[in-house]
Amino acid sequence: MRSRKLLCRACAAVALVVAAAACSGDAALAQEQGRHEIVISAKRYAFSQPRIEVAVNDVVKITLVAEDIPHSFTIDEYRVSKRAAPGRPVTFEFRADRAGTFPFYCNLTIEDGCRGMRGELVVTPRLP
Ligand SMILES: [Cu+2]
Repeated sequence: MRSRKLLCRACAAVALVVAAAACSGDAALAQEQGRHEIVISAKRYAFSQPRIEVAVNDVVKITLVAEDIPHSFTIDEYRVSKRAAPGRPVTFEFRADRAGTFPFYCNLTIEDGCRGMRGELVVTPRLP
C-alpha cells in the first residue's frame, strides 16, 4: 500500500516535469539547439540531398540509404564515415559543433563513379 502511494507520487512528479518542459523551456531549447532528421539516398552516382544546411550545435541525424550498390557518407572534418549497402540503411548522428562549409562524399573506391559523389554540409553560425 505504502509503496504504491510512493510510486504514484513519483509518477506525478515526472508528469509535472514533462508538462513544465513542454510549456516553457522546450521552445527556447529547440531554438538554441535544433535537431535535423535527414534521409539521404545514394544512387549511382549522386546523393539525393547534395546540400545540408544546419546551425552550429544542431544535432544532425542521417539515415543513409544505398539504392543500388554500397555507398558511404563521409565528412572528414567531423570524422564521420558511414557505409550503407542496398537493403541495409545506416542511421547515425553527430553534433555540428563547428561552423563552416564541409564537403561530404562517398569514399568507396570499388566504382570510379563514387569519386564524383559529393555534397556539402553548411553549418551556419548562430546570431547573438
Ligand atoms: Cu558510392
